[in-house]
Amino acid sequence: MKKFDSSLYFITDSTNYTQEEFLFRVEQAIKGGATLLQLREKEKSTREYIELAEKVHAIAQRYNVPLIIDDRVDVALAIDAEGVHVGASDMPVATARKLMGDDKIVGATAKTVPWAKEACEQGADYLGVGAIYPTTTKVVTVLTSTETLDAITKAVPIPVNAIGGLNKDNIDILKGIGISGICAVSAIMKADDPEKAARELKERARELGLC
Ligand code: TZP
Ligand code: MG
Repeated sequence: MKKFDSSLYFITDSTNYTQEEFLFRVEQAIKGGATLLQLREKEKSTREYIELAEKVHAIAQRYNVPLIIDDRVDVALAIDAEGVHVGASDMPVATARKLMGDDKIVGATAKTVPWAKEACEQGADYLGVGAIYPTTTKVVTVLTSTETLDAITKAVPIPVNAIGGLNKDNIDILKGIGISGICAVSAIMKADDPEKAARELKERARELGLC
């Protein structure tokens, strides 16, 4: 089974950035301590997605940070990324697992205990659970209570990451819940200094015993 560290899972959003600025921010976030990286593109053509993924992968590989591709198994396979993340409207986890093979990371979104158990049974390596807080990132989601998050961590044996509106000033509510890490988009992506933002978020998560 592949090993990965999801303590600070940085999910990208290239909206409103030039490619140069975007890639710079991704690298800064990794320098700040992101342990896992997800390329999340909703508007790009397949070709554009692959081209950007190759560039992001080259950066991630320099730091030994696994790259997960959001939604698209074909893109993940095309660039030999370390994994893929699938949500409710994407390919089923079992299908993604079959196509990706056992050596790659398959992550899944889950918002309920039954959904979490099913994703786990189908071969997911980790779960992203949320949104814990309202988010400004473009996503179709509903809020997930910390009680549900807690129940999910107790129901499945795989790592569970919290996601949604999380930043260094509001993750206290996760204290005591058995998550493996924090997922963040805006708190890092849109920060004036993504490296500092990543470092501070990770430090705060550590202080709270969240990773
Ligand atoms: N899934 C649930 S909330 C979310 C996703 C992809 C977006 C999280 O973004 P942010 O900016 O960290 O709130
Ligand atoms: Mg998706």
